[in-house]
Amino acid sequence: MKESIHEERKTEDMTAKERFESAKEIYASYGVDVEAAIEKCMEAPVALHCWQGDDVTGFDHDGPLTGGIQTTGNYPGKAKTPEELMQDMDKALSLMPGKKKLNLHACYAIFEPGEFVDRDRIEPKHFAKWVAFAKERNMGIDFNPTFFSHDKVKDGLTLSSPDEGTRKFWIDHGKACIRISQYFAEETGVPCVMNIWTGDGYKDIPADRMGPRMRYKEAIEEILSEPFDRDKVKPCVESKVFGIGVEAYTVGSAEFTLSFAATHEGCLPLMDNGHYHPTEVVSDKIPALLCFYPEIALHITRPIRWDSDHVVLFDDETKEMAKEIVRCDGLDRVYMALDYFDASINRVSAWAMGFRSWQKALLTAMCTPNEALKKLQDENRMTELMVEQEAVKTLPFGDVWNEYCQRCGVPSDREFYAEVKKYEDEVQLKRNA
Ligand code: RNT
Ligand code: ZN
Repeated sequence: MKESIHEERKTEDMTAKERFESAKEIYASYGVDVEAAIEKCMEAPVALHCWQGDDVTGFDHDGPLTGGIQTTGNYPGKAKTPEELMQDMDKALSLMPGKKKLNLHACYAIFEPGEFVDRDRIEPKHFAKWVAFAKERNMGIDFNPTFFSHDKVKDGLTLSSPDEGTRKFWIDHGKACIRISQYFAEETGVPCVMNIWTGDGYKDIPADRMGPRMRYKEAIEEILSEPFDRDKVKPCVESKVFGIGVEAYTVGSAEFTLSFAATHEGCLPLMDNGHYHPTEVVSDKIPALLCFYPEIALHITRPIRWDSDHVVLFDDETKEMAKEIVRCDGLDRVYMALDYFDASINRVSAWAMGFRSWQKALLTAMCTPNEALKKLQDENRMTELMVEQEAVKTLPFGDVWNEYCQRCGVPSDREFYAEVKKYEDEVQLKRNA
């Protein structure tokens, strides 16, 4: 069987369709149903973060990005208004295969001309335009309170601040976001994942590590005391090991958030793969958490040496994370969201490349003979397992990916850049002119 395929490939100059058919046969010889994989991949929702489009700026403030995160680069053509951001997102969406969900941050509230309310007072109506946008494109919406880039961040602290007024402001913001999340779920008919992340922490050695954590715990509890429907709103807590200027201590450490989620029903842990020590891998943490939590959430990013939030690529750890979700049969239990921001290259390209990379990782995972490989492991046939796992790596995935892109009506990898360049010339570069 395998030999005859080699023969055929030697003699024929194949079209993309023929190459796909040939690839399908090769995969079938490993027990992989490529058609089923393609269908499954098209149905798995991935949340697209609005903040790649404008360097995490948003529309409710003029100040800098704070909270220990940073975008670097000054590529021209950045979207500066809701209309421009939506226009860019539309272009990016047209370059991405698969099922998308919109991921918004509270600082992307859209006010009427002359209107402004602070973050503790935002309402569903300030997101009505986003709801219309999502509905027209058949997307659900995820949400994030914005606990950074704001003058009420006091001494680098929000929900864990020793100052009661500061804490209250941010708790009220969290509660407003719960109400908005419920509205998103009701409007779109899709549950809304609401992620709580703060950059709270200290640059240098604190004298009290527990106090801020107790205040943070109680503050999140207060936020979650706001009534909401558990089937519609999925609150999460995201951990982080350090931030820029917050190197010595973060309040929302891994142990803190994991324990919080474990002890508060309906609250999910969210793992961002840029938020751990560099030799830790989230791929290994996914199956660990799935043993205990009914549902978990992910921020998918690419950390280079630190939480650098580079554009997600089709690299080893990205593939490994996707593989774990798929082979743990976790697609219905893992909320997948992208989280990166690069201002040094075309932002639409960055958006779409990261999304495509995660799609590639998912599709590869679905085109892996996971059951057969597990069996080798359970039978302790480890030599064979190594040989097979290596063989699988060089299967003709590119032919399957091209077919997937074609069926989804998006450009192939080779066609991609021309599309980006055209949009850059015709739309983005004209903005700054
Ligand atoms: C920061 C966290 C957080 C943010 C977004 C913008 O390190 O990853 O998720 O990236 O909320
Ligand atoms: Zn994140």
